[in-house]
Amino acid sequence: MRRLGRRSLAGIAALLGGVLVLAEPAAAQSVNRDLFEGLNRQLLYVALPLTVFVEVILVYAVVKFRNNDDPLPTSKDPALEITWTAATAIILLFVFVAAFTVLASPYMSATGAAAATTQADAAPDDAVEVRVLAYQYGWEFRYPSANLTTQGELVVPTDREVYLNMTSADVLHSLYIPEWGIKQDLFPETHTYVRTNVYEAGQVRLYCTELCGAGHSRMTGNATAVSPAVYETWLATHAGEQNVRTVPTPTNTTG
Ligand SMILES: [Cu+2]
Repeated sequence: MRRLGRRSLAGIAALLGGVLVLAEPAAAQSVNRDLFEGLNRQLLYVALPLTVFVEVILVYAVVKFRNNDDPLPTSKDPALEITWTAATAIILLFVFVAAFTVLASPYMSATGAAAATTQADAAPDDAVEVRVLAYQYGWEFRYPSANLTTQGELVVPTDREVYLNMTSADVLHSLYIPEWGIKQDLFPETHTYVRTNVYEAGQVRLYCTELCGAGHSRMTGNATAVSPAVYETWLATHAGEQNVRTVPTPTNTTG
């Protein structure tokens, strides 16, 4: 029985080791991704010691009282009850504050932007604006500063505030760029916004993640982040053109 207890503890230790390895932070590609990965880690660091605490008590109780055929109920202990109620409240308060801080960030929640009466109110002055129009079945990206459009090709400069001003031509769609930590619904006749800042040059996939009809699975595209200089050159080269097909090749700065 001693051995069983030790084995259980070894199992728990191995499990936690595995979780810690999985939680090892990789360099996030955007501020949005950074925010929710940071929250995930914070919550994990609170959850891990709690898990160990509960499991150790459980194993201890199983081993210690294994031959007790006539257990007695726990006697009244107000101090103990107050302690566990207060401890739980403090932990839940921490989860609330940590999650709320991230959710309230303008990068994570469109609420602040949508509440503004005009796009100009919501976007920082120096932000790069891209207008996004989702339709059955594709994405049109308009770069108003150069009056150019692409189909399914989102191009943004790195290390700049980027503002996506989005709407739908027909039904509900949702823009999903997993590597950049972006997911936001688009609605007809109203605008939703995404704010981001992409750290790393590179090309990733984008998807529609709101089932929008028979062609939903075809509603994919590319999201390309390039250096501001390359971005400006691309805009200047194609200024005034519609449905531009060539997008700049990102030179990945981090290799
Ligand atoms: Cu769609």
